[in-house]
Amino acid sequence: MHDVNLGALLSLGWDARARALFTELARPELFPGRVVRVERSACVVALADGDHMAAAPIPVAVGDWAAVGIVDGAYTVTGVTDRWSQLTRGDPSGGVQVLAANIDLVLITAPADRLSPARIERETALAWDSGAQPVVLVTKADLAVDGEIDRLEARLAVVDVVATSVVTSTGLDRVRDRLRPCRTAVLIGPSGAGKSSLTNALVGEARMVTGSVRDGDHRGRHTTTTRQLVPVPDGGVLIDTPGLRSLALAGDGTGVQSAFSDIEELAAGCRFGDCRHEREPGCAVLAAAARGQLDQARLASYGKLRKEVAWEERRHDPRARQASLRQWKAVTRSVRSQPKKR
Ligand SMILES: Nc1nc2c(ncn2[C@@H]2O[C@H](COP(=O)(O)OP(=O)(O)O)[C@@H](O)[C@H]2O)c(=O)[nH]1
Ligand SMILES: [Mg+2]
Ligand SMILES: [Zn+2]
Repeated sequence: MHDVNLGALLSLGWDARARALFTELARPELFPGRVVRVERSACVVALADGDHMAAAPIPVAVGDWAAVGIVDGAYTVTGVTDRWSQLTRGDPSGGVQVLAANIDLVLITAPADRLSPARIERETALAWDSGAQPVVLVTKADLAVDGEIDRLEARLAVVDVVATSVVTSTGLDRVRDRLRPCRTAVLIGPSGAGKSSLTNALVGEARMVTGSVRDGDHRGRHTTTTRQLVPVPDGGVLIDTPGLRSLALAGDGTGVQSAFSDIEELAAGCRFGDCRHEREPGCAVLAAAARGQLDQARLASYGKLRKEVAWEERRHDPRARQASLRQWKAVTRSVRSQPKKR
């Protein structure tokens, strides 16, 4: 492996961390590569000498560092390294789908002309669950109404917001800065948010198809061409995703806690340790909302996402269901009996 000329891999994020992980899979006849697109039971993998179609008998995700060998004359992924992060969403059958692997940043795109703070809050929770750091990019800032981005920033409270526009080039350098020296970022957000346009602007060529073509037609194909993962010339790697309609939380609730750390902090002052901030006496969160120090809609998002996580957990774990029943009974008792000792 030491003789391998790493060529194209260096611009795709190959670094000491990837090398250390790959070493655990390495055998002389295996090449390191990065998965740049996934198909049904195959993928496109970038090797040192360029892109190749490879069979994928094991589950792979875009961004995976893979060990690729030649089996029966065909490139084949024989293993993938442990992932240092992975962006997942729940799928309707109760499983999880890995949208991107080994990412450092989740860039949450939100078009200025149709901002949906609740969607951004959900995506921020999903992003924290991945192990990567979320940054909100308000795209199409050239279309923003005065004061709207500031209002969004105030509501989101605990996540960085960067305004961008490919029309005026606003904010592009701030995004470039965050990608250097070779960080991997995945772009998420609704269809039409400007993800592909942003990728093209940062990459400096039309690598992604943009515009009115829908992200998926009835055959389930995506307009994003060939690769989903592309190097940025100034350093960094971008993973484009199709606009996903459903983004069910698949984590254990820690993502919601991180996305709403402002509320979690307030909650330390609630009288009851297991306060749900709905109508409990001595609730510091409700008090802050009543004083106007916490956005009511933000509090509603938090409650909704917490319930969703709790519901998913019960659905997948009968013991959790029993425990939650016991806990609910205990809460009812404690609310009736005495306040928490402080
Ligand atoms: N005014 C304006 N329009 C943009 C900007 N970025 C993208 N668009 C337009 O928004 C539409 C959707 O962009 P696209 O990149 O395909 O979105 P995607 O579905 O998120 O990949 C296209 O018609 C773009 O021309 C921007 O910064 N300003
Ligand atoms: Mg697109
Ligand atoms: Zn409370």
